[in-house]
Amino acid sequence: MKVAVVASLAACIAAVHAHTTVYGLWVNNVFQGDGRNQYIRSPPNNNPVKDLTSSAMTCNVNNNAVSRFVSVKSGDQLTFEWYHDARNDDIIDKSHKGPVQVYVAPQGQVWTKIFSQGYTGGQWATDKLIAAHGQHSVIVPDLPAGQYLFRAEIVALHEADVAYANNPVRGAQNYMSCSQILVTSNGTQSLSGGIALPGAYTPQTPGIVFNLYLGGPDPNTYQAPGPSVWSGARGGSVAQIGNA
Ligand SMILES: *[C@@H]1O[C@H](CO)[C@@H](O)[C@H](O)[C@H]1NC(C)=O
Ligand SMILES: [Cu+2]
Repeated sequence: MKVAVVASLAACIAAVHAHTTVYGLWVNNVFQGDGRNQYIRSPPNNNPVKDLTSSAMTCNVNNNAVSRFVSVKSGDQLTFEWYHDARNDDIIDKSHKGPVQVYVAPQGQVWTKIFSQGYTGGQWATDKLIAAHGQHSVIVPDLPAGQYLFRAEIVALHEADVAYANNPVRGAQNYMSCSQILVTSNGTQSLSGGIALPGAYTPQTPGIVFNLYLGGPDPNTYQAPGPSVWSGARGGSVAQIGNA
């Protein structure tokens, strides 16, 4: 028990300036340029959102339309690239262990999950993200043509042994980033099974409260928050696809 407390405190201190946000996107291994405030609805800093009832759960604290859209077609590989303080740095503090997920919405109201990786092969998705220089990808589903928001999400669990609602100095740290995407192909797979954010994540949602430390559950039992991945999803990975 004593060891667990020490580990939690160390993670807490290390976490202070160890946050993350998205720098830009790649389409079929081609970087689309610095996306911040261009095609990404970038927050002013890389702080997490911890209050699950906050409107910032949708698309972080600055959910305002930006000028550009990244154009994709069904079957394209769309890659998100995260960073900590500068592009291609340490990406996110190693203490920040947890799942990486991607949601899609036409209007930003109802979010359909198209990718989720929690703890697989003995590693948290965030550890793979660090090794991948911040890069993770999805294959664009066969969506109807139009404008979408693609919302990449990290849930960092280093202080998630208790819910924020019960202890506001701790709780899961949610990092989300919404990119404006124009789907130019015209598919037939209409999104379904979407959830509301904020709304769908609560302190009771599996995966929001989880003790990473000694005495906590086997990480192989970890279930990332939210619904299962939509049947129309085409897969993805947490892996480096290009040199930043
Ligand atoms: C996409 O296909 C639908 C159904 O066939 C059609 O109604 C719609 O106009 C098409 N949209 C575009 C942008 O081509
Ligand atoms: Cu942090």
